[in-house]
Amino acid sequence: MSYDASLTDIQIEDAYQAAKGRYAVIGVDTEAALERAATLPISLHCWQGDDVGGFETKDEAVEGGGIMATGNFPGKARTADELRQDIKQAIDLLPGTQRANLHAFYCETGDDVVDRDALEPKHFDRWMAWGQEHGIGLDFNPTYFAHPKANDGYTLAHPDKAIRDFWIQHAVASRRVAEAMADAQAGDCVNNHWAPDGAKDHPSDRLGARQRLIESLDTVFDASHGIGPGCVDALEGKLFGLGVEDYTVGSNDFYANYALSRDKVLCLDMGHFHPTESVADKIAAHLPFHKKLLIHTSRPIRWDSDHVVLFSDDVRNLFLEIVRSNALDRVYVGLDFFDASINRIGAYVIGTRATRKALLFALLDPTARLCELEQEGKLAQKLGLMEDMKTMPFGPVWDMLCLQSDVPTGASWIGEIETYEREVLASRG
Ligand code: RNT
Ligand code: ZN
Repeated sequence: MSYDASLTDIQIEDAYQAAKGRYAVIGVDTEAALERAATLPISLHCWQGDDVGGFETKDEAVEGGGIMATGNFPGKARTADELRQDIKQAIDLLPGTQRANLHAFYCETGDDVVDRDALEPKHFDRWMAWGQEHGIGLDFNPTYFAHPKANDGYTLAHPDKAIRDFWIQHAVASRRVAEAMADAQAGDCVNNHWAPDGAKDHPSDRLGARQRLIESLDTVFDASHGIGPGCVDALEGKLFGLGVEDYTVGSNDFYANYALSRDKVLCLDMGHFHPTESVADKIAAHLPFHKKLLIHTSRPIRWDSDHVVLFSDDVRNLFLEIVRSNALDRVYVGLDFFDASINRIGAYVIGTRATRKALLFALLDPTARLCELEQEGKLAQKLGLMEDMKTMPFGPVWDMLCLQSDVPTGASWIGEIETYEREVLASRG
């Protein structure tokens, strides 16, 4: 079956020209929006491709960390080569600029068992060569979970100094890897720290672990390591995780303060707040204080479930806030979801296209006009125009972005992942 009416380039162009005219009436320049929407990099999280498993050479399998991919759709990447192939396939179906976001446990150490505190840039040589070959920038993350020394539920905030030191060494090692990636790609590599530390039930001492986390992080970021500015460290807070329902040491408040006081980037993950909180509203609350923000687009359903991102109100509103605050050059955008129950390349394509759609949608906002109406006290007019934007001919502008990027328009990418599923994924055991 076919998933999309196959439109000719001329039909796409005609529909776009009509849409362009309608946006122009309210002062929106679709050409400028298309140009800007293509250039903002979106970093594809490598962990959607293998259900957050990693490729460490190790003797025993370890899980945990309060996150979990559910589902058993066949064809998950079993090796780094397969994962690179899958991510490349996804990127080939995506308009605009994409990056790839690696976790430390996607290292390649051959037959050697290399523990996390001993990782070196050379263990990511093949990823870096791949990035260079395809012009894909890399981002990085230390992996503070799925490890025997994380089994107590504490890492950088562990009461045992020896365990803290191990994770501090890992964090420093990760910064060196990120620095090497930045050098190789002659541009920043965002190194995002998320640690699962926390407690299942009421701790009697909430402050102690937070003080230990501060101390550990200050050691990790100490200037004496001599790590260059290409490694851009970010810190991601969280509300709760599986098995750490009551208390997360690195909560959102904690990291907002830590990042601000240490001049680090604050990461906001859309799944890491109370379900009724608006992550979009946080943008303009943090921007006056923080130089930059890292966004993880995700989709929580009832809890931090990390469903595939869709073109939802939440994601649109988030990008609207970024655009209305004129802050596109102050955000890094990464994806964070992991669904093992559907074709994983499909998951990448749906989630990344949804994120870029939200960006383009936001760039088509008649912000100047809305602000004028608001200042004049014409609030019904403002609300009415906002509402009308939702049914403007956005689809043709999106199609034009895909056409300009030479990737499938509409839903026609679905056929391509079906072919890939048949020809590549089906042969994986
Ligand atoms: C976990 C955080 C974190 C992870 C990845 C694997 O809740 O969102 O970003 O998903 O680091
Ligand atoms: Zn995240």
